[in-house]
Amino acid sequence: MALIPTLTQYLLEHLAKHPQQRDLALIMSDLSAIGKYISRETNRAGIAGVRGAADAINVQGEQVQKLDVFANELCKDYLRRTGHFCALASEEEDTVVDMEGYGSSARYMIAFDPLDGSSNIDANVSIGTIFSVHHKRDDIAAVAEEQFFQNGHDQVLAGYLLYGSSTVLVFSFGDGVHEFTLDQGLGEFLLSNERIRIPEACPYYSTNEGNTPFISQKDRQFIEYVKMEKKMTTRYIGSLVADFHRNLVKGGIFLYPGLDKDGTGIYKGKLRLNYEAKPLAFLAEQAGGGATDGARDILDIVPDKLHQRTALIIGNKDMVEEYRMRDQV
Ligand code: AHM
Ligand code: MG
Repeated sequence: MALIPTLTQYLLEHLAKHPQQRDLALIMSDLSAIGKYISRETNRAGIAGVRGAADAINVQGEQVQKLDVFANELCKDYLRRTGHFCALASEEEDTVVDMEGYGSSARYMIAFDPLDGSSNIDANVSIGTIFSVHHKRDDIAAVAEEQFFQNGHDQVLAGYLLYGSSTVLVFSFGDGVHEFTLDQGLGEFLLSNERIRIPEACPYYSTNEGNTPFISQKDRQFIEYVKMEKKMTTRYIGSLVADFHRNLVKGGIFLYPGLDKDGTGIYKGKLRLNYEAKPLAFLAEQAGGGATDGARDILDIVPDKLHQRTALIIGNKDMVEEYRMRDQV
C-alpha cells in the first residue's frame, strides 16, 4: 500500500528545510486541529443541536450554540492560547480580540473568518474557515488594529478549511499551494494534492446572477461576454471557500463585483479584505492565478479599516486580467 504523507510528516519535512519557520509549522498544525473540531461539529450539526438560533435551548436543556458562534469561540480560545499570536481578528468580532494576557512574546498576528458562507451554514451546504497570518509589526502596539493594515504580499501563511463532501485543508507558506484531506477514520489530514496549479482552461464562472440589477453596466457586459462569447458555464455555491476551491481545481473565475443597492451610483464590495479576499488572493497567486478589485491587484491593497470590504474577481489569471482590462473586451 502506498503511504500518503500526513500533515505532521509534511510539516516536519518542511521544518527540516526551513528551520526558521518552526512557529509557522506549529501554527499550521494548530489550525488543522481547529479544522478537525469544526469538521466534527459541522458533520453532527443536525443532531448536536448546533443548527438554528443561538439563543435556543436544546432537548438536554443546554444552551444551543450556533455553528458560527461555536467556530468563532473555538478559534479565539484555541489560537490565543497557542501563544503564537500578538493579535487576533475575527470576521465575527467588531474589534481586535482581547488576548487575555496571552501572546506577549508572539511574532505573528492572524485574521480569520471562522465559518464563511453564513447563508449555507444551516442548509448542509459546503462552508469554510479562512485564515491569514502576517509577521507582527514591531513599530506599533502589539494588539493595535494597525497590525492588520498590511498588504497581502506580506502574508507568511494563508489558507482555508473547506467542510464539503470531505474536509480539505488548503494552505501556502509562499512556496506553492498544497491540499490535505481529512481521513475521518484516522483523524489525520493526508496529502491529496501538492503544488496545485489553476488549470489554464477556464470553463466556469461563479457569480450571484441575482445581483444583476445592482452591478455596473461594465460588469454586466463582462458577465455577458463570459457567457455568450467565451461560452463558460456557471457554478455558484454561495460559499466563497467552496466557489474558490472549485475554480482552483476545475478552472474558473469567481466574480463578486461592487453593488449599488441604494441607487447612489457608488458600487460597494461585499467581501472582506482581511478575512476573505487577501488570503484567497495569496493562494490564487501561488497557484498561478490572480485576483483584482477591478483596478488593483488584491495583494497590493493595504487595508485602512479592520473590516474593509472589497469587490473581488479571482481565479484564472488570464480571465482576471481580461476583467481588469474590460474596457477593451
Ligand atoms: P459571510 O461572511 O456573511 O458568510 O458572507 C460571505 C459570503 C461568501 O462566502 C460568499 O461568497 C458570499 O457571501 C455570497 O454572497 P451572496 O449570498 O450575496 O451571493
Ligand atoms: Mg465570511
